[in-house]
Amino acid sequence: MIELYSMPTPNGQKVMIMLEELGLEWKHIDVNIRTGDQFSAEHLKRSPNNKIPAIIDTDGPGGAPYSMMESGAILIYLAEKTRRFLPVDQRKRYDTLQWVIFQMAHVGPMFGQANHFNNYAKDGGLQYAKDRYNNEAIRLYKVLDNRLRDSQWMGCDEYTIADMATYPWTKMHKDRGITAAEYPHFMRWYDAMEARPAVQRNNAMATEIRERMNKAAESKPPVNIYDTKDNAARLAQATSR
Ligand SMILES: N[C@@H](CCC(=O)N[C@@H](CS)C(=O)NCC(=O)O)C(=O)O
Repeated sequence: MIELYSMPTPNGQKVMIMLEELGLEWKHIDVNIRTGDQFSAEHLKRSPNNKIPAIIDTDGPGGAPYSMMESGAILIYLAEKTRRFLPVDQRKRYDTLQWVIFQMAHVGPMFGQANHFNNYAKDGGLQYAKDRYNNEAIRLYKVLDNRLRDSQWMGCDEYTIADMATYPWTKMHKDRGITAAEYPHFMRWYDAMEARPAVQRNNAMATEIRERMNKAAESKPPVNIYDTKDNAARLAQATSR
């Protein structure tokens, strides 16, 4: 059984898609980062960086439970455990890993910063920061479009964890003005992703889980996770010995 400690953000959804593709027995354990669940002592044991997602594989290496953080590492772990969605052929395997790491190092962090400065930054955010991250996001869509011109899927000619890692981050493409006319290869891939039953199940579950978590959070005070100084203090307090 895979226990997924998470919330259906893009990083959470990549793991949900993989678990649905694999058909493994799994359950979602809600960790609401808007009410500070990521700072609980139990969650910090699974995820010392106070983030979601984290997993516990109750049947980990050597038959003992194994706990992990970092969505890219979790995808690689699940792919290796099941020998699926990470090709054995060495060229395809390293091509796939390059694009998983590209997602983790660029698409996630840059799109995340763009969302932050567009939607959450204090005092409307600095125009410089907004321009920097929005322009970088547009540039990254061009990298994705170019890659998908040259390759059927993100990693290689097979559907892999590189596709699952990238898709949830690109759901907001319309808001960024990404069109089929200008990014035809990206849009061909995006439509192929949305046609997959596991992706459709993920999207339906993400809505359900979000509603459940919003309801459960109604009685709890929210935590401003965008205040990084407060987050540093929360982590220091939660881990003081
Ligand atoms: N590189 C990490 C990033 C995880 C991450 O940034 N998670 C966010 C939600 S998508 C989070 O848990 N934020 C809570 C916080 O910063 O306190 C991964 O891919 O797992």
